[in-house]
Amino acid sequence: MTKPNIIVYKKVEPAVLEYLAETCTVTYFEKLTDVVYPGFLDALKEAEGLLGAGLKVDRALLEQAPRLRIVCNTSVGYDNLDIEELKRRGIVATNTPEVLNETVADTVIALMLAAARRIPELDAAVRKDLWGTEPSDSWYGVDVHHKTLGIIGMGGIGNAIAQRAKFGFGMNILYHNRSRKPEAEERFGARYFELDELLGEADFVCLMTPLTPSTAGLIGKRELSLMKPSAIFINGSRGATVDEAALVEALEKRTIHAAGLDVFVEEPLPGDHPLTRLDNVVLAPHIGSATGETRLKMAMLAAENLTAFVQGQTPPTMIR
Ligand code: 8YV
Repeated sequence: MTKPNIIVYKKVEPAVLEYLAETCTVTYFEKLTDVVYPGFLDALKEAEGLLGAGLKVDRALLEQAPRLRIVCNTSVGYDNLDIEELKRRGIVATNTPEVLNETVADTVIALMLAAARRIPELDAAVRKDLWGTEPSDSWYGVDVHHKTLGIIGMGGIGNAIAQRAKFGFGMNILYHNRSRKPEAEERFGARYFELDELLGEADFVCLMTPLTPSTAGLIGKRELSLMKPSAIFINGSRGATVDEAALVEALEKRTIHAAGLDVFVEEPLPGDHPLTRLDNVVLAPHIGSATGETRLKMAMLAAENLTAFVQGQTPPTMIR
C-alpha cells in the first residue's frame, strides 16, 4: 500500500519524523517562511496531511491543496485555521491541548515576576555598571505575593496559572470566562467576575483567551482605562486580542504600571516597534510553550493525530 504524502512545515525532533515516516511519506520544511517557499506549493498539490503551526490555512491555501484530508496544528491555538472552510471541505483539524498547560503557566508567572520586579531592566543596568550609581529605591519593584490576579480565559492554562498563583504566591484569584468554572472556584477559591469588574479589581490582569472573532481586540483603550494605575497586564494568548496601540499609550502615559507580553500582532515583533522603547514592558518572543520537553510532546501529539487518521481511527485531539 502506498503511504500518504504529508508535509511537516515546522522544525520537529528527528523522533517525530521517524514516527511519521512509519505511516506517511514526509516532505519536510524546517522553516517555512512563506507559502511560496521553494517546493512548498508543489508538495501541497500532493499532500493529504499538513503538520506544523502558524501557517494560515484558508480558502486560498486550500485551493492549492486538492488532496488534503487532515491539518494537524502543533499548537493549542488554531486561529491560523479557517475551521468553517475546512469543515465545508470535509478536512479534519487537530490541535495539542493540555500537554503545554504547565509550561505556558510557568512562562506567565515568569512574566508577572519579571514585570513586577523589573528583572530585564535591572539586568541591563547591572551589565551597564550602573549598580550603586543610583539611590537603591529607584530599583524597587512591586510585590506579587498576596495580590489579586484576574485571569481572562480559565481553560487548562488558566487553571495551571491559578494553581501556581494561589498555592505558590497566596494570591487572590478572579476569573472571567465564557462559562463558569465550578472546579476552579472550588480548587482555588477563584471568583467569577464580569470583564469590566475584573479589570477594575485585579492587580495583575492575565489574558489567556483563544483568539476568535469575539475576542479580537478584547482589551482596548476602554478596557485599559478600567485597570488600576498600579495594574500589571500580561498577555499569553494572541497579540490580536489586544489593541496594541492603546496598550503602548497606556504604558507610555503610565495609566497602567507595566506589562509582560509573549504575543504580538506582528510576529516576529519588529525591532523598532514602539513597545521596544518602553522600559515598563517585558517582551518575550512567543515562548509560552517553548521548552524542549513540551515542544516534543506537542509535536508528538500532532503526529499521533495524523497517524491515527491515516490508519482510519479518530484523531485523539480533533477540533470539533
Ligand atoms: C506556539 C502557542 O505558538 O500552542 C499555542 O497555541 O501559542 C504556542 O505554543 C506554537 O506551538 C508554535 O510553535
